[in-house]
Amino acid sequence: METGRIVKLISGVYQVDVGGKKYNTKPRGLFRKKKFSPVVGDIVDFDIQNEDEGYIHHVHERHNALKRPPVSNIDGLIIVMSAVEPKFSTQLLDRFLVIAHSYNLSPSILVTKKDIASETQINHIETILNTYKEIGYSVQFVGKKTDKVDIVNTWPNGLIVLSGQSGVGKSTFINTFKPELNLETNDISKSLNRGKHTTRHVELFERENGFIADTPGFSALDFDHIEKDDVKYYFKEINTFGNDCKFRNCNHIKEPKCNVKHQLENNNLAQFRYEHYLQLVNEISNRKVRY
Ligand SMILES: Nc1nc2c(ncn2[C@@H]2O[C@H](COP(=O)(O)OP(=O)(O)O)[C@@H](O)[C@H]2O)c(=O)[nH]1
Ligand SMILES: [Mg+2]
Ligand SMILES: [Zn+2]
Repeated sequence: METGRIVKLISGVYQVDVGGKKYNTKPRGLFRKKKFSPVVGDIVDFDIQNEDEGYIHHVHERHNALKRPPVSNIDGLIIVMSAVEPKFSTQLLDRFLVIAHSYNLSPSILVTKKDIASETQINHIETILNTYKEIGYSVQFVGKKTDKVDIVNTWPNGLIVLSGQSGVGKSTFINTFKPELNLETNDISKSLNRGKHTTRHVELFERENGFIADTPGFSALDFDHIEKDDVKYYFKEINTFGNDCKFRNCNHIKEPKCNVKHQLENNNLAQFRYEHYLQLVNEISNRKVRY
């Protein structure tokens, strides 16, 4: 028996890594009966059939799992945004952050394409990024020439997943510190053109102290699993300020003696963050019940 990590799934075959050696494995029938499928990132026990093939018979308990794309046991989620092309958006960033926190993942922020942003755009983005630093996020703003190895080393050990819209530079980022991978990249004109798309599967690549994954990127963000009363926990500083509200279940909207509103009035909470919070609560309150 061997234990390893699933690094790739291609048409029903799970590639499992054991200290650099790869095995092509299949799950045993018992998973099918239980309607349970292993996913990339899982730590699995498998029986070796021959030199490089085997059967998975046990999946270790997951610490966390992203639904889309399906990846488990993530140690750090890097939310990738570009300064321009596509345009930087705090609204989108806050949505990604909320999703990350809802899955109990600790997100970091990476902004790319500094080299093609104007000075005005750079200043504007840096001001915003300072707000996120003050909240407690690790933030990196990079261009084509920035040393990627240094940046990767500031992230946690283990499995790092890059997530973000198509075209923000996730594959490019991985290529610049692992050129031998030569991942397919697509320019924005192509990526906006549906159909012509890079592969939709997730694959883990080895890096120093762990793995890194290039995900296809979320296109439509869904909040189906998030309850409206839980959104407040997923805005880090709102969650902290909320500890000092008069009512324990304060939603920081119309309640009296709300510390979040108080901090907002004193400019300790960014107006745009609070607005995004309200927008999300509203959106989730109005969502249709699906059967
Ligand atoms: N100028 C510049 N272009 C970049 C940068 N990062 C990515 N790109 C370009 O942006 C486009 C999309 O990149 P890609 O890595 O395919 O994005 P992905 O969809 O997130 O994987 C490609 O044409 C890249 O060359 C950057 O930091 N600076
Ligand atoms: Mg890509
Ligand atoms: Zn409150």
